[in-house]
Amino acid sequence: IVGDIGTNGASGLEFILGYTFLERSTDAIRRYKETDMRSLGKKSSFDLPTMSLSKNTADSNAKTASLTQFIADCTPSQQMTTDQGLHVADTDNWLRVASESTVGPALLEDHLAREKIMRFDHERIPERVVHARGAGAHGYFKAYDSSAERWTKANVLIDASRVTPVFVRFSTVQGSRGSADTVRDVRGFAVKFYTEEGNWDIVGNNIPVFFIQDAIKFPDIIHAVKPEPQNEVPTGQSAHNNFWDFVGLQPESAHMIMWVMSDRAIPRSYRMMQGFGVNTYTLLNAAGETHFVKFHWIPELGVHSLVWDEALKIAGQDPDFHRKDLNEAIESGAYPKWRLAIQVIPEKDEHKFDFDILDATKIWPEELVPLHFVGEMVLNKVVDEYFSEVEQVAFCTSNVVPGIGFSDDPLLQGRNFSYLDTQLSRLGVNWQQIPINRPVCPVMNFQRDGQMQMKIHKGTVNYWPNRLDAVQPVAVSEGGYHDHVRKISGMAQRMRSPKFNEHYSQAQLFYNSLSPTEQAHLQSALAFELSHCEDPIVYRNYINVLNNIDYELAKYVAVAVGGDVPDAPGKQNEGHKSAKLSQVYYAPKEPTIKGRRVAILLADGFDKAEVVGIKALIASASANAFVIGPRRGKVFAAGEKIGVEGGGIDADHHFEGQRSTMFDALVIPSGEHAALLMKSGRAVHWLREAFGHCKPIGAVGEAILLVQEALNLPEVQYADPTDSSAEVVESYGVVTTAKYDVTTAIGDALKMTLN
Ligand code: HDD
Repeated sequence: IVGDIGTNGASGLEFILGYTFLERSTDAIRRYKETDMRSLGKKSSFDLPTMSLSKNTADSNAKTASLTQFIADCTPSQQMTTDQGLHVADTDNWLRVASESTVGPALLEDHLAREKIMRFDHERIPERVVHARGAGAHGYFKAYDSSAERWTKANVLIDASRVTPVFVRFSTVQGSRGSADTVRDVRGFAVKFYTEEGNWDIVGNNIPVFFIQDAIKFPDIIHAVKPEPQNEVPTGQSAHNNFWDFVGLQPESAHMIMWVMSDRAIPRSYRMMQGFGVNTYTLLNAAGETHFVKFHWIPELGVHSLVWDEALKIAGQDPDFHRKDLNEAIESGAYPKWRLAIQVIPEKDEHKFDFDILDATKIWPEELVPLHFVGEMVLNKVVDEYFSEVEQVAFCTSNVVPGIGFSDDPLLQGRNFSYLDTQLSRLGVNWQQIPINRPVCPVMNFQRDGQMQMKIHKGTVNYWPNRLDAVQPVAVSEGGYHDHVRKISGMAQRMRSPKFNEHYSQAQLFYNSLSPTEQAHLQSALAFELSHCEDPIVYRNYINVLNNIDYELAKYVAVAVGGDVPDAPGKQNEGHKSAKLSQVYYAPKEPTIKGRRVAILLADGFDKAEVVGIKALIASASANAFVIGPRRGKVFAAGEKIGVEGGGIDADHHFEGQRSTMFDALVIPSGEHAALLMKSGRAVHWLREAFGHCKPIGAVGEAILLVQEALNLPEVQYADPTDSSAEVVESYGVVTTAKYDVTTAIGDALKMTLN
């Protein structure tokens, strides 16, 4: 590892660690493992407007400030009381009948014990019927400019002087609250904007389409994907009979299935996912004109995924991987950031497309309807308490502000009923008054009473109109909500519009648009899932669905899972593509390792100056370095006496305590410690596993031999460890150099920090 090797202006370390995330050739990866690869591609020309935002606007965030009044700080100086404020002297012993020789029965009259147990017995509330497992964070949204006023009068989207507080909850869909983060699943991406005109929620996913077209099918798809009724199996998986049975019989899900079997469903991090409002909403401008709109979130860090083997292992090794990742990034100052973009269609053009723009199983291809970037969202504060914030936050698709409205999208119409309804059973009728759900603007109306009413409404009238003119409606011209005016006529019928009947063209479009690596992953995912279906009716039927998308895909899966190999395509794959559907397209313009986790593998006898330099470089690139050693605590450098106080470097974890799966890259400094590492089966496994998962590996000096031995792959080229004048050699993501130039590296680190 050297300082500046002049790649894209990035430092040597950014090159070593960053390029693999962005630029590693798919060919190189494929050569190592067909089925087990990280999806990567070329740097894209994706060019976006940028804006500067102050680093931390937490102070100016009206929502986080409003929450402070509810914070009960558990500090050592606090005195323990009952819920009624009575000081408690003993919280450990139930009141008992005791004599000198025996301690007899417990007394039910112990009001302190009864209160404590009663409160405990009722701690749980119903988990969300879907999206039960999640993580959340606070932040803010800021519009770039007023350019969207052509379409909307929503101030949150057009007033660049505003900082609108947001709360975001990410989630999986299928698993229960205690399930693992890294399972194959859709990810929820729900954003609550606390605007000055009221709360606005975009309750979206990391996939732009949905399984079904009509909300009345939601209970069916969810029953089918959730654990089966007879045995409550499986958890956190769609790989079972009932799911594939249902989607096989309901081919409107074909497009969504392609996305869910792609790498999108195993994200590396919540910070590296796109978000989509999915449904078609409307925008209303000051002139009263209506446009249809779709919302998109584009992550600053690009869209990245785990490989399946990593996802499976992490689900066991660290089921909270995504939760921790979100908090780690925010706490280390690598604030996750997304740009909000909209796609807009004038009301008059509703029927101009060969798909129905109100069908949630269809995207609006960006070649037809381009993105317009309206603003930026940054997450900069972790929650103080999970339950009161993440568990109690309640999103509703019906929460909109003036300038934003609904469409006749039949999924959205049903959602507008369902979210409001579900909050009643989870949180009760006064759920809006829970601190995390309260708007930051004033709330006043004649809705009253109900369980857990938190407000005391002062006044003599609780109805409208009233003789006092108390609490008056607000005219539309003064900011009152205005419903989109339209003429509706027709016969009440249970039906869908004709264009809703075409299910395969966009499934083909998505599949065709993936890179070869992404396609290989999708094929493996289907083969995995259908192998878990025991009923041949189920997998045979699904192969027929696949045969309507792509003949080769159907054949591959049929062979893998033992189904009937089709002898002709069902529907012809039309071969259409859209560049913006592959996640490779979203690689950031400049390589970055912001918020990435880098392991430095050590044993006693490493080069200390090198390790200090490497750590500084990693930190200066806003990434997190972790020293992994034979034991947690002190590991001693070359020339240091083992066990002597004052020496050594602190290892954050030992080889068994964490595995390579938890890190994005691996660096092994020079020194005689390499010989010790070579003797450790686990250290060698670290290297092999990291290489198998296509992670960058850096090795200096003596560590080159270790890597060479551990990988034992003739294709990989290494620097000559004995030739200190030799350059850096990169081959298959393994970066080796004979000597680490400490001066340059630290100089570079400083430069980067100062910049
Ligand atoms: Fe939903 C939760 C996203 C269709 C009914 N949904 C929920 C959450 C997200 C989504 C992100 C979790 C919110 C949170 O973090 O609290 N749902 C979607 C998307 C859909 C979608 C993108 C398709 C466009 N959902 C959908 C339909 C229905 C529901 C069609 C019902 C007819 N969804 C619910 C729900 C949940 C929910 C049962 C469970 C917990 C909650 O609402 O608050 O009402």
